[in-house]
Amino acid sequence: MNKLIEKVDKALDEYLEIKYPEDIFKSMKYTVTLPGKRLRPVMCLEACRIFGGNMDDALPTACAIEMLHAQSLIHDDLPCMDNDDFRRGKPSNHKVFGEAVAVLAGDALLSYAPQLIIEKSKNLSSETLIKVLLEFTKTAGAYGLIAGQVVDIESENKGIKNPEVLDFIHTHKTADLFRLSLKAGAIIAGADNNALDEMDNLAQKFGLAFQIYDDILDEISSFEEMGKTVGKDKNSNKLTYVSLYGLEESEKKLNILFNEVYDIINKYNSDILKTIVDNMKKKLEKNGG
Ligand code: GRG
Repeated sequence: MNKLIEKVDKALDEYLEIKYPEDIFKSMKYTVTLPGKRLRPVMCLEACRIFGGNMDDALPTACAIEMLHAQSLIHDDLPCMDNDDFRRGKPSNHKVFGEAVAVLAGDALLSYAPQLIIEKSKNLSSETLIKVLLEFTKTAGAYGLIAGQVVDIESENKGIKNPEVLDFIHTHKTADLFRLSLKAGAIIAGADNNALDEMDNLAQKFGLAFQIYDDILDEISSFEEMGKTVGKDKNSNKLTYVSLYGLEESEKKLNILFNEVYDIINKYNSDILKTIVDNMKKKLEKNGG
């Protein structure tokens, strides 16, 4: 796991050169290279390995996915969205570079990510590249992350407490990026449609589990542990699993999902994916969950 994270970190550092105008490149690089867990790029590389591909062929795509994730974090932290002053244990992008540059850095990451996939994926056929880019663009736009974010904001403003709406938010804000990571890795390895469907299913369950886990930690964890402000969901009347079902019920649902995720992962003998879930369970236990 650590080797994969190092590989991703090294590539991210190389891909994000500081050029003129420096402010925008520095702002792009700032959030991307802060110490996140790198779950999504690692999932992408591991899915590629599982289906017999060469991980190095998936490295540009894995890094592009981390850039898309960082973009969503930068924009999510803006005062017009979640208004958060901290991310990954440090001041949020707009707190360091100002709102205008933070908006532009997010936009720049969003367009640099597919550019990187096209320019650096030397061994991929045009057909594979198109498949990967289709998954990427679906995830980044109004069919993916943006849909999740818009419904999240709407439900908070209108005080909506509806399980189907919550499911929609989790699917698009969180599971879609996991879906992109696993499916893109599998596509690069040349996996067949059955395998892609299984990655889709794994991402949906894993994404839902991850968001419930994140919501529980927001309630029971600390700033030091999370690297961002905690307790905000409750204070802002946000629609979350915990606000809808309470802590105990959320933990029960999470354990069911964890077991379903383990069942799928076990089929592929993936120590890396298993470690990601094990680490989540350990963190919950450490925080009294
Ligand atoms: C894609 C154009 C475009 C816009 C984005 C702002 C927005 C629309 C979406 C918000 C998505 C968001 C912030 C979802 C939260 C998902 C989540 C639980 C993030 C935390 O993930 P971790 O814990 O973070 O993996 P690290 O820092 O470890 O990478």
